[in-house]
Formats: sequence, structure tokens, C-alpha cells
Amino acid sequence: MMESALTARDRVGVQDFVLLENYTSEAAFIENLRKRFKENLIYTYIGSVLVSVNPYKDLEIYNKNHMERYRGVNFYEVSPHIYAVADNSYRSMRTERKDQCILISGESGAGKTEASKKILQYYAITCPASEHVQTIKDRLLQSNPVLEAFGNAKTLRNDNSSRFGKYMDIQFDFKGAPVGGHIINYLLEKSRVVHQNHGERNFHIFYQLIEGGEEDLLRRLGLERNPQQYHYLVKVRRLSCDCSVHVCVCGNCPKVSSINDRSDWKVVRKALTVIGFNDDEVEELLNIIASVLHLGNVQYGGEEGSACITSDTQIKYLARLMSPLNMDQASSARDALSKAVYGRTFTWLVNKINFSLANKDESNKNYSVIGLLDIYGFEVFQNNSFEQFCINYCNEKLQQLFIELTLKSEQEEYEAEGITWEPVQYFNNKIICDLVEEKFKGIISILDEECLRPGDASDLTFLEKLEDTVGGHPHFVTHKLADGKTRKVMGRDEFRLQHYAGDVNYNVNGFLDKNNDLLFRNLKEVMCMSENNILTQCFDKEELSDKKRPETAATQFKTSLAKLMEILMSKEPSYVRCIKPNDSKQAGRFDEVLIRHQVKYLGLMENLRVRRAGFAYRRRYEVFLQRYKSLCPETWPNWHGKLSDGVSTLVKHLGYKPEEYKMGRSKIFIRFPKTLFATEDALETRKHGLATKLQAGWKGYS
Ligand code: AD9
Ligand code: MG
Repeated sequence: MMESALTARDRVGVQDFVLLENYTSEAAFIENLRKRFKENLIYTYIGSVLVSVNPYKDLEIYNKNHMERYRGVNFYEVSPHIYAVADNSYRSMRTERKDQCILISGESGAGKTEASKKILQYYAITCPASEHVQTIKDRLLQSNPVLEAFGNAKTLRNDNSSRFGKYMDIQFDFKGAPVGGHIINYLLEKSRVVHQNHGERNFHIFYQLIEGGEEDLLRRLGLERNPQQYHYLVKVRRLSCDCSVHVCVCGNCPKVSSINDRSDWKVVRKALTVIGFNDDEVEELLNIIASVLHLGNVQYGGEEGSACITSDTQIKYLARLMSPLNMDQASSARDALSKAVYGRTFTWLVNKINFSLANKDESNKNYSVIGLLDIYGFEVFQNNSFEQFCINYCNEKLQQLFIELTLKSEQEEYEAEGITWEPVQYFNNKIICDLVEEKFKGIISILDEECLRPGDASDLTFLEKLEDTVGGHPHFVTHKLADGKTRKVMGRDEFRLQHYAGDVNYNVNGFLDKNNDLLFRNLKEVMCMSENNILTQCFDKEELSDKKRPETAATQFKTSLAKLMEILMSKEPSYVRCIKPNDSKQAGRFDEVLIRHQVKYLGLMENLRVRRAGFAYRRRYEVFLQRYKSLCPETWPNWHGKLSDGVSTLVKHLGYKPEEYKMGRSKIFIRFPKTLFATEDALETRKHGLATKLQAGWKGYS
């Protein structure tokens, strides 16, 4: 029995939130998500924005047949899918000749990286290909396992968490074939190399190499097949912090049930070859990874106050360089070196991949682009530091872009169609972006100032300066109250930012060091002298003669984000908003509190309100007519006049009242979902009637 459109809607909800009768109700929004999630319908639209809920299980919706189903098909004719977004951007790029970008956002573990991989797979499989194009497709696909090995790690939130931001351009030639690519990476969380929270791991590559590396290779690198041997991976070790030396248990979880390091190693090793690494280059790269592990095992002993290296197998130069330091200084110099070596090697790796993805056909520079942005989501931990500050600032910027662009595009569409725009109230988070990035007065400027100030500058003086400068800002809070009393719930070394996505307390300890990101000059010198080709490229001799102080980490990040915003603004955006259904990585669990929070901070209700401001639904005349023309004898089977006249005739026949719709230049705008539902139901009934008649052998229907 065919299910009627009405009961189907009851069971699986609406596939576009704009069709919710009660569109301002958060409860109705969440109920719709729940209904669909229960039916494994993880995708729903808000107009052209795709909302995706992580199913935490493999669904049979990503095979080739599915890809075919979405190829060249109108967005609204098929059920919502990530492939529809991919296909829509592709078609807009081809027909309108405008560069596109797809912005994927959501918190850690919500499914951003998986979504971006699905989009890339869609292009790799459905776009036309020649032999050369096949090589580029392979390299585009294989860049993922390599970058994930070096830039992803298990965190408490996600077993495969991206610890860097990634923007990837895919370049298409005039035939629509992918002919090249380019990746920009953002702020790798390199502190992870030397320290991980309990229950978290270092970057995947370390475990993959140790678990999967061939015997010979490990022998050459001087590594043992046991992560427990390496302080940067598991061992209990002494760590220094501002106040004292304390013992810290690092990571401590070399094995993760959802990860198979040994088979992942094979995938990564093969991917390196596809990208164009020869055996020597692979060995040089792995040499660096091994050196970082060895460096982590360098131990200090000796008299109180001065360090000497006790592990005699370790590199001799370290002994010479680090002996003037006390133990704390020596440990942090060692860790700074490890972070610098790893961080720069990662950037080198991205450059190498870019070289391999570069469109080598000189005659073919005239390409169109689809950009994919997969960047770390908004993050709140028990203890939040400089890294979370940068990540959350980045999310503020993206949210601002989202608000500006969705509002702008709505407004533009109304104007283009000759329909009066009705202004919508919304929260503009520009005020928070300014608080962080404004010249002279913003948090980053104040932090930089403290980093440059000689003398007694410390994390705590930075906090004091913040209180003096931005203490009165409506989104900034510390333990100090305006009347001189203290707020007990906050530590004296914390400040709170009231982000658009919620409040986050940041602990200032380590802010100055992380922002300075300095490396002893003589360590740099030694790196420049290395015989490892990759290291000599990473540590350029020119850097040594450059007297200018390098830009701080936060300022570099701010500059790179500003450039990113420019790139994104120059393209036509599509959005994928990812939602994480529960904190236990479980299939089928819909944690309402968690989801409501994300719906709020992703601004989905606001997005829906903007989209529904005037009209629930809009379609181009030809699409509308094609779908519903069978409901009116004058438009069926074909309408030969002007499209807008055909639509007018059709809706009048259907009994639309004048206040229910408006005719734009190329589209019909329908004010209420119920109008559209009635039309959909009529269509369903007609099809059903037709099917019944056909079954009964009645052939004369037209
Ligand atoms: V983070 O900010 O990088 O920490 P992401 O990128 O948002 O985060 P990711 O894509 O890595 O999350 O997804 C987390 C896990 O959820 C994956 O490893 C999969 O196990 C699972 N996942 C995500 N999306 C899907 C999906 N469409 N189908 C099945 C999925 N599983
Ligand atoms: Mg990710």
C-alpha cells in the first residue's frame, strides 16, 4: 500500500525545516530532527543549507547508485543529501561560471571531516576523467589519509579529531574535470606532540609507524615496536609548569578500539607513494618522526640548577646546547624543539602535497574552483587554553561570515526578483570578533603587547591588562566585579568570553609562551645544519640572519583567518551544518539537551527565521511547472506560453489566494507551508489514483 504524503510527513517529518508549520518553535525543530534521525534520515535542509546529524554507523547511502541519483538532479526533487550539495555547487560552477565554496561547520565529532571526504569522493567518481585527471583524482583522495595521519589524533571528543584547519580548493577545467588542487592549513595544535590530556593520544602517525612499520625500517630509525617506550606517547614524566615541577601522566592510551594503526599505516604508506614521494623522501620524513620520539626520551639529570643529558644514546649536540640551562628550561627547550620540528614538517608536508596536486598543464590555467572548508569546531573543555581561544575565535569569524552572507543573499534574491524585503532581527556576533581582534584594543593586541614587553611580563600581567582594557566589555568576564568584589566561581587566572556559542573560561597559564612560540637560536642553527633535506627546507638559513622578530602565533592566525574570509567572500557559498547526536559516539542515541545546544549555537533557528521571513518556499517557474503541471488541464501535458503565465494559470486553478503567493521575475514565492502541502498532497493523490487505475487495466488516462 502506498503511504499517503500526510502520514509519511507524520512519520519522517519534513525534509526542509522551512516547511514546519510552527517554524519559530525550537521544540518543533528538534522533534523534526528526531523523527528523521530515528528513520536514519540524517540530512534535512533549511532552504539551501544542509543540516546533518552524525549517525555513528555506516549507512547504505554513499554508494555509486546514490551518487548517480543526485547527478544533475534538482536539489528538491530528491531527498536531502550531502551529494545534493556537492552536485548543486558543481552545477552552479559550471552554468554560472562562478567559483563556489562549501563551508562545513559543527563541533568536534559532528562529522565535518567525513562530510568533506564524501564531497571529494562524489567529485572523484562522478566528474569526467582522462588519464591525467585520474592521477589528480587519486592524489586528491590520497591526500586525506596522509594529512589525517600527521594532523589528526584521538581526543576525548573524537577518535579521529582534526587538530588543524583545512581549506582545499578543487580546480576544474572547462569540461568540468578536476585538474588540480590546493590546500591551505591553519594552526596545527602542535602542543599535542609533547603533551596530551589523559585518555587522548598524540598524532596518529607515531602509533602507525611503531605498530605498522617494517622491521628493517624500525631498525634503521632506532625505534622499538612498543609505544610504552616513548615519553611523548605514554610514559609518566616530570613536567614543569609556572609554579612547580609536577608529575604528569600523558595520553596513556596507545590502543583505541576504533583505530587499527597497523592497517592505517599501510594505507598511509601507499598514499605517500601516490602523492609522489619516493622511498628516500619517505625515509627522511619518517626519520623526523622518529627523531621527535627520541627527543622526547632525552632525560636530564645533574646538579640542582643545571641540566645534563643522562641518556647517552641521545644526540650529542643537545648536551652541548642545553647544559647551560636548568632542568625546567632544558625540558621546555627540548619540547619547543620537538614542537617546532613537527609543526614545520607538517607545513612542509602540505606544501609537498600542493606541489603534487598543482595543475601542471600551463595552457590550462583558466579553471573554476570549488573550495571545501573543514575546520576545527567550537570547543569547550574542562580546561581551555590558548588553542581553544584560537579555535573558538575562528568559529566566531565563520559565524559572522555565515550571518552576513545568508542575510545578504536573501536580500539580494528578493531584490533580484522584485519583491519587497522585510528586515529581520538577528544577533550579530561582530562585537565578539572585535573584542578579540581589534587593533590596539583587542585581546590579541594586548597579548602581543605583553609578549613584547621586557621585564616582568607574565600570563597574570596579561590578564590584568585585559581587565584594564576590555574589563567593561559586555562579552568579557573575570573574577573581578565592578564594585571591587570578586566573583567566586571564577579562578584568578581565568577570563571568560561569552561566545555566540556559549560561555568559555580560558586559563591564561601558558598564553605568553604559546603566543611567542620561540625557539632558542642555537637550536635553530643546529637544525639548519641538518643533513635531512626536509629539515633544511623547514629551517631556512635566512631565518637566522633575519633580525625582525617573527609574528606571534595569534597574529599569524588572525592574518590567515582574514585571508580565508577574503577567499570565502569571493565565492558563492553553500553550507553544511553538522550536529553531534551524543557524547558517547553511539549509534541511535539522540541526546536532546546536547542537540538543542548545538541548534542554538549554530544559529539554526535564526537561519530558519531569516529564510522564512517572508516566504516559506520559492522555486524557479520551470521547476514548479514541471512538478505540478499535471494538476491542471491547461498546463498538462505541456505549456507553450510564458513560464510565469503557466504558473499563474496553474496556481489559480489550484485555488491559491492572492495573499498566499507572489510572482517574482523568475520564481514563485509561497508564503505558507500548508499551501505547498496541499499541492503536494494533490499530486500524491493523482499519482496514487493513476497507479490504481493502471492496476485495474484502465489505459485511457491522460
Ligand atoms: V573534529 O572537529 O575534526 O574533532 P569532525 O571532523 O566534525 O570532528 P568527524 O568527521 O571526524 O568529525 O566524525 C567523527 C566520527 O563520526 C567519524 O570518525 C565517524 O566514525 C563518525 N561519522 C561522522 N559522519 C558520519 C557519517 N556520515 N556516516 C557514518 C559518521 N559515520
Ligand atoms: Mg575533523
